[in-house]
Amino acid sequence: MNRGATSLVTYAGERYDFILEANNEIDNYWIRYRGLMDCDEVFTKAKQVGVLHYEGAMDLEPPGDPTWEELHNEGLQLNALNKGEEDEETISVAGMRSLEGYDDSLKEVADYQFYVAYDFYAKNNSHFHRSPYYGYYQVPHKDNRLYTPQLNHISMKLPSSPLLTARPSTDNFCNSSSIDEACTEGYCECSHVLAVKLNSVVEIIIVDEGVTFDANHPFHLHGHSFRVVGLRRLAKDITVDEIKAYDKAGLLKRNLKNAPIKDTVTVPDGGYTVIRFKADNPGYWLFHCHIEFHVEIGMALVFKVGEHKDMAPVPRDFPSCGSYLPDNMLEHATTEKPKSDDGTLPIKITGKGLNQVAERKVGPINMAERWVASPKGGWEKNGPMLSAIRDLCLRILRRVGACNTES
Ligand SMILES: [Cu+2]
Repeated sequence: MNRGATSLVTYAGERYDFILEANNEIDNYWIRYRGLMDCDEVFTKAKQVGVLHYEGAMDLEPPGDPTWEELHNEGLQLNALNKGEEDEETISVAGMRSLEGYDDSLKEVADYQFYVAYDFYAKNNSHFHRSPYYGYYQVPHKDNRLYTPQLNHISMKLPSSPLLTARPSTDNFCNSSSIDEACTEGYCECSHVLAVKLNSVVEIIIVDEGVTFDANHPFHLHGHSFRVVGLRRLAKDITVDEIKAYDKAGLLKRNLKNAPIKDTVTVPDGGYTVIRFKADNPGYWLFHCHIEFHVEIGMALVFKVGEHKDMAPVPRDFPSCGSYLPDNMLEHATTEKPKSDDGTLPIKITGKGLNQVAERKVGPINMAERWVASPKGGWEKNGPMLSAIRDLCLRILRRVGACNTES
């Protein structure tokens, strides 16, 4: 496609390279930016300008006062808000072509197909709406009620230690096939993980149900790039079943020839975006909405790519959650008071996982003590304490007023 765009929309997490054809008269021109959605005319009218200065032009600003309203460009737009391939006035990302042509991820039928549907839901999210005191509908003013955005009615609950090093059994995970029906109406959170075989081709059909607001969410996948094989707005709101029927009827068109390669893509409200990736990077990889508040409250899931044996080995003696906290350390540290007048507190550290630390006088903390990568491979400590213990001690010692730190 050789249609030149005159403006483009970037969503959180997206990046674009483009070629500017400087084929206009020698002069100065505004490079114009303005915010959409939460930064539009209803909210902050966020805007910014730069000057495109042609060599030989006067050192003057371009004419006009660039207000938010004037910053709209009537020309052809790429990646327009809540528009997809159905819109002929704009260019959809799915309408672009990759210069890299075909690869395996575009094979006719993917090895896995996942529907990931979302919306903002009026739920008693226990993090900020608790019935019967301030349940969602008990908050009197509508504006003070907080919707919960979820993927397949699940809020991602991140485990207390990293999946890549903790490597828990799949019994600890959940997904749409394992959760209760009650999660549709009620609030459910768990470690949402989709497991796929190494080197398989995965298709995700991301669906914005579009009921609440005309919102917009950009999705980002870690560890892989993906192909955007389809992107379309179908209606004001839509269900997964309607999109399944649309696909079954042969209407959901996929570009399986040269679809563009990205790692973040938006989904039109009341529509879908179909992406494909080859799961050739073993590990646990986050897939999430790139609006920070949304990912923070659980609009995310994790792809487990390959088996644990396919993943890089965990370094020997790598600390794991719990291994650094002796059973009796907290008791010792919080019941004993400093005896010496130099502001130090003797702590006897005993317990499992700490055989290298028998007894230690903890005074001002040596911030240089930490685990470092060994030149011979693996990890070694250049101080006797793990950084996690150090942090815990800092907290305890600050409480008893015996800690000097430098930051
Ligand atoms: Cu979002």
